[in-house]
Amino acid sequence: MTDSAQTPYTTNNAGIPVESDEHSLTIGDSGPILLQDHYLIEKMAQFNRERVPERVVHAKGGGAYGTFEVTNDVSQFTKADLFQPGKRCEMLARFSTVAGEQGSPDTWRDPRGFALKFYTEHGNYDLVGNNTPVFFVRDPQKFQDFIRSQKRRPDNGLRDNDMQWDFWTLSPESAHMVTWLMGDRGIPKNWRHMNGYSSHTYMWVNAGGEKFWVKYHIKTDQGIEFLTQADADRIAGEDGDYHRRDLSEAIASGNAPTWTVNVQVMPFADAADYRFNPFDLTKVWPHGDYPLIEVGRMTLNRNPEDFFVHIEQAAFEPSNLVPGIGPSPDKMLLGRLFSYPDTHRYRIGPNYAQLPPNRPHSVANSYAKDGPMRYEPANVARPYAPNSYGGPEADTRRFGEIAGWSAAGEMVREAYKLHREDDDWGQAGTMVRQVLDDAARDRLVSNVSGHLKAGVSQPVLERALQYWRNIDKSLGDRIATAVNGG
Ligand code: HDE
Repeated sequence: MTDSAQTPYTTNNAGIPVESDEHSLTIGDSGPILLQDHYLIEKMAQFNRERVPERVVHAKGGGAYGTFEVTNDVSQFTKADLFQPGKRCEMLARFSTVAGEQGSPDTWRDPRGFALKFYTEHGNYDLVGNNTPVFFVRDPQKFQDFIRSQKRRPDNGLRDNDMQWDFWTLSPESAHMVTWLMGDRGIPKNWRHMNGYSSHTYMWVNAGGEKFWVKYHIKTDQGIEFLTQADADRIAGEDGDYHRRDLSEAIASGNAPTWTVNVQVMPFADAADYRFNPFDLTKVWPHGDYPLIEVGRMTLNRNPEDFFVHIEQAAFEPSNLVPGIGPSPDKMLLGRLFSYPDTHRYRIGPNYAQLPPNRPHSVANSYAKDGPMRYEPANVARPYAPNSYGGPEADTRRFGEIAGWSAAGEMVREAYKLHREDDDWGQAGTMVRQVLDDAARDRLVSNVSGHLKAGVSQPVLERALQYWRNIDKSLGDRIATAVNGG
């Protein structure tokens, strides 16, 4: 026993000092353990209940707190409080892989989640993106199927490259994102050296009610750096928490990473006949059409004091949209608006918004009450609206505007109508030919052929080689040569 004057004494969960940290209560030193050993029973029962379900995707990750501050006046485009000149707010970020379970290596090839929660004066604004500006599919109907093709087979519980390429080659809309994934961005050196993107198009509304479409680009100020497949494989064996450790140690040593937050802004009326469908999540808006406009700077400078409390229980949701910001007709985004609160209620309970990382820093006047684990008192004298006891009322004058758009037509199940330059291969091919340099193309050929040679069978393999030829004929031929052994 160390010097008891300095060392805190152990208690049980009720704060009652315990009699021993190491011995169960028995009759004699070898006798039966007594049911009245409340502390032993509490320890074992608590231990059996320590897990909450991991995130069904993005299970492995890490994050930190920090600040966001506005560095440029974008009030002509949005009235959102956090984006007004001079504003600064606290924030939380969580980075993650997608398909790997909680214990999986940080350096597996995968998109990275880039989830941000801004604690604004009008509630929490969540921007839940990835480190890629596009995604694999464009309709939420296919998202669950896509994820299942990336995870484990039901028969043997193994991941399977054949499943992945079977899905991708039967879903050509995946081509742009697969080119990102199989290239250098698929394995960032660490979370500090990668960009984040909204991927989706969102709506901004200014104080005059004027609407704009925007895409966010959150560019690392540390510069983009990646791991080669060989380095990533080695590190996966040496340190599965390589990225989580890097962020934590960088912040602990005062080396706070920063990102510059930018947006592309499209006038509302441009969407209708823009050359690409501006709401199709598999497409980017070329920067020549809509250049980046700086908005502010985010800095991550505070590690969570408890990983489970603040990161495992963090609940990010694209539906947390504050006044001045709204969704867009992007079907994937509209599907996500339901899914995230649903998963939080399942994973961490109906009162998840009262947990430390999820509580707004501004006033919460909702009429919610009761429910398991609720500990904030209801902030209303009578739990119903309207009421004559001074309960909160929706301030339609200040916040009643709907960040929406008009829609009409029959109920259908159809793909988007094509805009004049829409197709599934074009932007992936442009990326291969105009964005990648020779060395990056060489690594792409090596990464893809290595992946195809690891368990992808005919006829999937034949389809995959045609998939890459559709993206870029010469690249596809190089991949075929590498796969078929020259
Ligand atoms: Fe997610 N996604 N997602 N996703 N996603 C989840 O919510 C979902 C999509 C992203 O660090 C889940 O809290 C649907 C695109 C991130 O806590 C779940 C669709 C993008 C994170 C879910 C998508 C993302 C998630 C699982 C298609 C980039 C981790 C756990 C319609 C723009 C957030 C959870 C964190 C997590 C649903 C597609 C990013 C299941 C239905 C596209 C960064 O609700």
